[in-house]
Amino acid sequence: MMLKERLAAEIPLWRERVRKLVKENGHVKVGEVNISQVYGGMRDVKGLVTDISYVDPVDGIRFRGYTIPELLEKLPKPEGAEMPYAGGLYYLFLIGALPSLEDAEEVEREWKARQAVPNYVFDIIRAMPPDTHPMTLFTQAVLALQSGSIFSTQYHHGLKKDEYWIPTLEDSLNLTAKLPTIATYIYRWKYKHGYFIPSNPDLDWGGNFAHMMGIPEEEYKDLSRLYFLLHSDHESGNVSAHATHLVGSSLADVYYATSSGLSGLAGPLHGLANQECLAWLLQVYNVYQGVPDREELRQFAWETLDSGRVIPGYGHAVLRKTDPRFTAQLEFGMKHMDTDDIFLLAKLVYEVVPDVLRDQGKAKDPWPNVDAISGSLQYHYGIKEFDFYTVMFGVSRALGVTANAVWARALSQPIERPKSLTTAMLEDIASKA
Ligand code: NMX
Ligand code: MLT
Repeated sequence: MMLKERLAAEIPLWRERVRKLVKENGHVKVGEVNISQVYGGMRDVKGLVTDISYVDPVDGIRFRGYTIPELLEKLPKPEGAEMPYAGGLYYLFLIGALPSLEDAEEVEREWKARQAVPNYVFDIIRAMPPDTHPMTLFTQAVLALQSGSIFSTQYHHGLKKDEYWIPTLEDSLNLTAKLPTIATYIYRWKYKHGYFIPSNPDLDWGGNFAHMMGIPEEEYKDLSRLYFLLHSDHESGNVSAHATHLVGSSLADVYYATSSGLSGLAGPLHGLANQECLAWLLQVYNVYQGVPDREELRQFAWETLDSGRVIPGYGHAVLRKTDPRFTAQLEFGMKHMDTDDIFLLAKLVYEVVPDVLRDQGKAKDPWPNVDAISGSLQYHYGIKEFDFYTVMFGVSRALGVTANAVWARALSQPIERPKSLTTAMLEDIASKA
């Protein structure tokens, strides 16, 4: 397999690079931690490492050093498509260099060969009460695949530590290959009377997802490719990436680790914010029987804040500027749906809400994040079941967390175990400061 060969060439160089850095500079301080940070969700504490992506507070995400506009231009695309292959992005994550068209298509071929989902996974989904949240079904399905973990089997047969990454790569490809089928099965089972649309072998991973969703518009394939690129990775400290890494650090395999990350993604302050965001937009739309004017919108935003709720889709733990993932979706919307009311409302919110949040003075970042607009684009193509949106986020996020899992094994990252203190100890530290 090409990915395995290229990784086998890269990994020794990285091992040496990290070994040398730690041996010669292990004592060098990276930062300090204060009491606010200990109580404040470890914000800005520099305690994790990943080379796959980095979030600059102002410029936003870079994947392997490339900005989103750069990737949209440079990554290979299926013939006639506006947006790139997810397979090329996964290659970039794993190998660290831009793929050729052939490289991207080879990852896509790997996925096709591994996409069959065992029937018992569908049985598990169907056995659940129909009102189960799609994220619960999705997380369960990922966990249910665990019995097929190659890493787990080989580990129990005495796998050597420097080979851990090899079955982790196998597990990662096997898992990610199956996610479009699992996600769309959940969608069709829950919302379309169980009429499941079989995979189309001629389509790429992202395009096939769009096809299996049953959305007829050709451009929805491009929206899916874009969506999967944008949500894939956001450095290592976000809840889904960090939860995946933490669980994986115990040598739990990629299935256990990813399902933990997906459980974290299901929280309303993280991935679930996209469904909350669309719910908020629709609430505005219903109250004003259409797109309100700026003053009405400002008033509505204040009412939300005054009732002690957050404005979903706005603010970020790291970003201090409009999220470039928001901008990429805004541009897609301007091109494909610039007369759609809900999209126009999301755009108006962008023009009004940052000032409201600034006036309130609480949020450190008054700007929109990725979730502020994603739902309105899905809604335009008829995906009105917004409980489902976080599943799409999860399909995408699995690309980032599994690529990180391969590298965590390659670099023998140890079990994660930070130190905790008691309040009395912190009071004592404070009294001596
Ligand atoms: N609306 C109202 N208040 C806000 C918002 C917002 N959108 N964002 C932050 N605040 C408040 C926050 O609740 C906190 O209040 P308090 O002191 O009363 O606890 C205060 O501002 C300071 O919070 P920050 O330090 O700016 O934000 P933090 O890093 O703690 O949290 C988020 C980041 C993203 C959780 C927060 O901005 C938020 O809740 N946003 C809305 C939900 C959302 O969009 N989540 C999606 C994140 C992206 N994703 O893909 O996961
Ligand atoms: C993400 O994509 O994970 C979110 O923007 C949250 C974060 O980075 O903290």
